Amino acid sequence: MKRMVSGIKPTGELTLGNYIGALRNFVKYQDDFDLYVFIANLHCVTVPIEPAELRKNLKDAIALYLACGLDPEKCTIFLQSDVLEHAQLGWLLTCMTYMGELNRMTQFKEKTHNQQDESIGAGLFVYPSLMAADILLYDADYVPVGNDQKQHVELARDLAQRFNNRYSETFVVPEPKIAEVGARIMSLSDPNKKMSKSEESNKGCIYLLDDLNVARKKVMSAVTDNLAQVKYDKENQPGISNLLEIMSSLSSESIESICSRFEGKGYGDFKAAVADVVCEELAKIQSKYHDIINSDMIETVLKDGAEKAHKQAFKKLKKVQKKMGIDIM
Ligand code: ATP
Ligand code: LTN
Repeated sequence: MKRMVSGIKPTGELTLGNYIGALRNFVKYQDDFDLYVFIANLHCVTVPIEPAELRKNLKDAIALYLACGLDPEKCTIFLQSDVLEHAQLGWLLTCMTYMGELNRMTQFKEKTHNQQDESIGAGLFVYPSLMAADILLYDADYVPVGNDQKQHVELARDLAQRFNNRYSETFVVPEPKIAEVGARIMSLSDPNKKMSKSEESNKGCIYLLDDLNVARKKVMSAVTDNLAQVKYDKENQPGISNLLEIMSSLSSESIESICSRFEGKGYGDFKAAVADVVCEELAKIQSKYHDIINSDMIETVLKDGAEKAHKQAFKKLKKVQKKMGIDIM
């Protein structure tokens, strides 16, 4: 079985973008791949965050992983900080990463564009090296992510190759795995921006734990256009195209079929249908979430997951330390 590794960084409540672009795919992959998924809590502290809020987000994220259908019998679920090797290999790879490479990372630029250097945490800058460690520790063949993470996975590839060339074959060179539909769900209030949990206003972002009436309202007031046609045209109709992607990926109905079903109908009808599909999906997830969050399942899942991940990570780190000469014997 080929191996897959991916992480989610719950700096806020998980969103419909996270679900469509990442989580939902993990659930499909767990049957055919040796899947490792973790909560990237070390990545969460690259930006300031209140401890109580972070702790709640982490717990919710695990409960949501499980509620969305990840099965601890089929995949390994763990908390990044429970496996100490991530931070160790992260440092070693940071030492092999060039400033120029990190300077080119678009996510860093986007997240810091209106801040002064004096107040930007260095962790945010070197974060892609830690992400490379998350992936390379497990010899991942594939990394299922949304489009925004492609550049980071490419850095992980470059670092794997650099290490292999410098110290001999050690790491598997991973490939990003990006779904064709839904890899970049856009904000409902600004369809030119990614739907993001760290968005300033939350009108454009549907959270997996949103009250269903709130979620419905967000869809109904999504920004569209005045062309009055349900057509997939990202350039001229970004809002409608985004709603089409959301509906198609949640219902498995093709975009063409949805477009022909709504030919000649108004945007109100179309949005109501999208809202129905979204609310139906959220209702299923939320009901499972409530059962899980009130049980002791999370603790057991994380303990077993960390044990299994640690076994793999420990072997890899030892090999790396030996090759770099930082061990004594
Ligand atoms: P932020 O929104 O604060 O930038 P994030 O949601 O991108 O954070 P994560 O929670 O780590 O950060 O993302 C987890 C996964 O969800 C990643 O694979 C990411 O590519 C994917 N993802 C996030 N937002 C979207 C989106 N709008 N559309 C599709 N995939 C997304
Ligand atoms: N950087 C990612 C989260 C993340 C990740 C990873 C994804 C951290 N480590 C390893 C895949 C593999 C993000 O911000 N979405």
